[in-house]
Amino acid sequence: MSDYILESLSVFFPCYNEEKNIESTFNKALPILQKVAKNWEIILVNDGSKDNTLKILQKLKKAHPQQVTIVNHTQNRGYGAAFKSGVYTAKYPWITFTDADGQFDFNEIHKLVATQKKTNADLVIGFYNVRQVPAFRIWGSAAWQLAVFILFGLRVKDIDCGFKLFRKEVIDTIPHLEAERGPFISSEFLLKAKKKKFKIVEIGVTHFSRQAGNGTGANFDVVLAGLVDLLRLWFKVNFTKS
Ligand SMILES: Nc1nc2c(ncn2[C@@H]2O[C@H](COP(=O)(O)OP(=O)(O)O)[C@@H](O)[C@H]2O)c(=O)[nH]1
Ligand SMILES: [Mg+2]
Repeated sequence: MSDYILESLSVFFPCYNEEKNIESTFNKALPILQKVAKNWEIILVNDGSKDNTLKILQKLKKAHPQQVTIVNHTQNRGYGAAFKSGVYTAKYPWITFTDADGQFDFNEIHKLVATQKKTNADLVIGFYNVRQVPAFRIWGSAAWQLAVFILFGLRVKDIDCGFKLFRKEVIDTIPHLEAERGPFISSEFLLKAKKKKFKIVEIGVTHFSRQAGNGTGANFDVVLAGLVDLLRLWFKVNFTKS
């Protein structure tokens, strides 16, 4: 039995039109989860998918009724809303997640847990060893990171990297997360954790190109929603009592 094992772990996968990906993401994670945690649960968040994602989640729940929970958004509310449904549904003291589209290697959870044990971090957050997205996305993220650094002084390699491990205590301690649509949720989460002096440690993770379905993380309305959230939190932090 490896030393780096957790007593209990909650895992969530945010899904938007992932009918082609979620079953393999889930089935790849299952045997790994059984090795890394004595007790575990999987939370499958359906964020108003327009394809057969929900049907597939229900099939997976049927196969694992004890450990699987489905959170269903009847309308698509956005990545932020899906993230919040995952973290606020999680019941175990440790929470992790990856995107549902197979772009991460869940086996690297062993590395995140090992890093946590070595550093006593409250959050172990991934950064892309090599990010498998078009160049314009990489530039877009760089501009976003610069804005977050200038406005809030937060400096991490890849704020939006969709593979993180953290204590539930962080979620229970920080002010309630607000962002819904768009990418701001990750910045809001890390900013609030940093403000409460939680220890954040970064680790390189593998990133694969998306095999099926479309990433919509860079759609104009998504980015605009993020910018609005960014300025709203900046205003709140600087001009109101929190
Ligand atoms: N883009 C997008 N993804 C969502 C949404 N809700 C949940 N997700 C999930 O969030 C994860 C990341 O989305 P993705 O589009 O792959 O982002 P990208 O990898 O940065 O291009 C995937 O598992 C999506 O299924 C949403 O409203 N929009
Ligand atoms: Mg993706």
